[in-house]
Amino acid sequence: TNGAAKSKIPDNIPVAAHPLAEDPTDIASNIKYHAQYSPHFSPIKFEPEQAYFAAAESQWNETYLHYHKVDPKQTYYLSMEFLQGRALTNAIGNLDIQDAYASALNKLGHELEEITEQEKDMALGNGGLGRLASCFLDSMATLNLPAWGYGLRYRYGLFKQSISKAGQEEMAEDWLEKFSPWEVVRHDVVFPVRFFGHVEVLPTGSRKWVGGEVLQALAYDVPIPGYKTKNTNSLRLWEAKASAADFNLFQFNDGQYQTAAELHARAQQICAVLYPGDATEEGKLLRLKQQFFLCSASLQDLIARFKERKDGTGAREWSEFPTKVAVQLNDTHPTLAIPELMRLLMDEEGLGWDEAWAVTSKTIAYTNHTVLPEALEKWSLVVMTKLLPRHVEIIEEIDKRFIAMIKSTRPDLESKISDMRILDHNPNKPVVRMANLCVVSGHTVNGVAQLHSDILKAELFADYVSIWPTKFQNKTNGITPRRWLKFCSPELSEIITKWLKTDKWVTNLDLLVGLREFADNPELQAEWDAAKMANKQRLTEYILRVTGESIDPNSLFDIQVKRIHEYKRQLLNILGAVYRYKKLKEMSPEERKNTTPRTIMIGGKAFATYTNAKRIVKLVDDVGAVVNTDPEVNEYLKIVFVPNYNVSVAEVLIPGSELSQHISTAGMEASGTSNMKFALNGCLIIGTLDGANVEIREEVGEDNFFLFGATADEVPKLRKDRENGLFKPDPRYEEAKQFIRSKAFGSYDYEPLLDSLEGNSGFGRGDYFLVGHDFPAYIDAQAKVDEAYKDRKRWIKMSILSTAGSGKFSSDRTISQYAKEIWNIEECRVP
Ligand code: NBG
Repeated sequence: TNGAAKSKIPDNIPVAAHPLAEDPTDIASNIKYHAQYSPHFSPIKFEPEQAYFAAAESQWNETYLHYHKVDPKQTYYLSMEFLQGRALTNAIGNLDIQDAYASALNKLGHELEEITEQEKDMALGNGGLGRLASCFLDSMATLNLPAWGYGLRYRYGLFKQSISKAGQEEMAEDWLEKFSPWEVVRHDVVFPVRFFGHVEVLPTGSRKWVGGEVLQALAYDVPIPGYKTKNTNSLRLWEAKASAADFNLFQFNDGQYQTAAELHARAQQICAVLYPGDATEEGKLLRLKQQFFLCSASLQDLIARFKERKDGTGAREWSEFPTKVAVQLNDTHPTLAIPELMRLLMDEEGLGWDEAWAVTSKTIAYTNHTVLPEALEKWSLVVMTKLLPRHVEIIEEIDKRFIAMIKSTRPDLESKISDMRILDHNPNKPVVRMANLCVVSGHTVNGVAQLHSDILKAELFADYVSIWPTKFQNKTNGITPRRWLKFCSPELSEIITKWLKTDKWVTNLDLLVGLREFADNPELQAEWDAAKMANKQRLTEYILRVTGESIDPNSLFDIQVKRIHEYKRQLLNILGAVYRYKKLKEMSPEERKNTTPRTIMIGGKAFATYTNAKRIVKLVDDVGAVVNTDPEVNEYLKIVFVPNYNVSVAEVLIPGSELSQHISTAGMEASGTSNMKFALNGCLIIGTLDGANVEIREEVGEDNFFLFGATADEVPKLRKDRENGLFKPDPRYEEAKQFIRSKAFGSYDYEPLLDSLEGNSGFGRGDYFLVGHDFPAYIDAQAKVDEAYKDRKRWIKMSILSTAGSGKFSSDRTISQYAKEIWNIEECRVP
């Protein structure tokens, strides 16, 4: 797949197929074999991924057959997003053949690192929610859980970001440009998915959805290998196709090329891009089509599997379904799985309402990932009725029955009905509230960190809690320690293994607490320091390569990487940096020598139409351009915007980080997951009491966490005070803003950004995110960071304790809890 690998293959390696080879020469032969005999490529290229794939395929098939035979209950994780990143390092790492693989490639004249760099990120997601889904898949396979991921095979995933004088620019990223060796098309797995049409009443009185347009969902499977286990699960991605019958040959011959292939073109749009902009009606319809396409295809597939297992007779009791199938909705995007499962059970399988409802509500569970009102999905009833007329009937019936239930059993809640019901019959714009539909229909609702789950119960879903007190749970997020420590920081991993005298921490992350007893040991500290330095060096080279900026690996590496959003407060970070710069300018050269040199790195993508987020990117870049070329402060401060943040960039940044910023307005970040990755890599956190920060601080110890800012329960009052003119800005805050206004960083118009902090435009509420309130506490916390960093020993000890306290944040722990407390599934290990 790449130019670098095109060189001539040495002749002295025999060509032979060795599935599951472990010896370097056998692996090399295997690679040569696939170079010559695998389809898709000319025989002079060699394809290490293909070779791996052939090796892994037998395990993959074995897993499917084993599950088929044992017929355990399985989990289906429905998600509009999966941020898989690259696959090769993870794949050979999970098979535990990195070293053999690297030396096999050496025999063929290549470096493993150079080969892995060629792979494009599979970026079928936006951020935390999509990456969480991918970490979950990794843990499910590692824990030998019978589970599937279901998603869409977008042609263009998340856009590629570049930074120019104008700020962020977006480009389509074609991850399939040269074909992906990590997927297999299943030509025999195809399901029809209907859109539009109408509902017909049959003579029997039952209802049927007919007419409209019918597209085909075709399955592509991506293998999900577990770590040091044979179990290899699947991520099944659907692609939309029109069938040959939909191609009008007559029109085509008549020269009407576009009309002839209209349905084909519409099919292509469905999987063209992740999250098409939804500012227009057209865009909204397309997004709803995507959601339904995922739900319908996945449910038809898992129902077929349910029927086919057990003697293949298809004669199974439907009441058995929830004992074989658990469906998890990753946020509200796949909510249509609820009415679609009801429809399939009633209209296709002939069940009555009560029976279908019992099955559906026992099968489906919902995870909430945000409390931001603008992110809670509400679909226009008009649009939905056009696209999915039968589903709207079903949703209306669920709504009606819910209201009746409240009236008969909970008259005390009658006044709350209009907030709690699923349909909002606002006469101007009737909508379907997807979160309400999930809460009413699912058997379990969970938040993603303790604080977030508490907020859900106390606020967003409070009224439902009194009806179903046991429906609500917490499942604090986690991350896979394989990708996020073992593979991305091999140096640190080896040290951990050496001191713990076992590598079992890779699958039992709680063992990391064992590092605590050595945190003061000078020998460990020296090794730790050296490993961190090697990672910083690697990051320094990376920054030079992608930005042309040379940074000092001896400075404090301070990183904030995540989607750019006002609630995540990158603006607080950059205002702090501006203040730091101004103070450095005012110091004498002697005074500067006493400061702690810092490199501030900020990265992340702004949604293409989110203007204020784009202004923040521009501001960071502009401030960097001035600071980095100012010889007076250069040794003490650099500010770099890291372009095109994605999974593989994170794999370089996180291991090289020393301080990371998780500084959202309290109560607004549901969990955060990069905070866990940083802490695991011995990086200290400066942060607010928000999301999973709260639990990270508990685990690593408050001495090893730089805390500042308002707490979630203080926020509402502070906002009120702000509205009532009771906010008194700190002079340092005023100074920082004034410095930007003085055009010190160029003449771009930052007024709208500053106005969002001060005025009544922007969000119309004046500093809704409380940057001004938290600024002084933030500056003070940063001063503590500077002091702590001066004491190298103390810092390294804190770093070790940070890693030692990160055991809780393994996605293995999270997934075991889902398996036991929500899905009721057990391991099904391939012998
Ligand atoms: C995001 C939250 C994060 C959280 C991830 C994963 C959405 C809707 N939510 O805080 O903002 O870590 O989900 O749970 O993307």
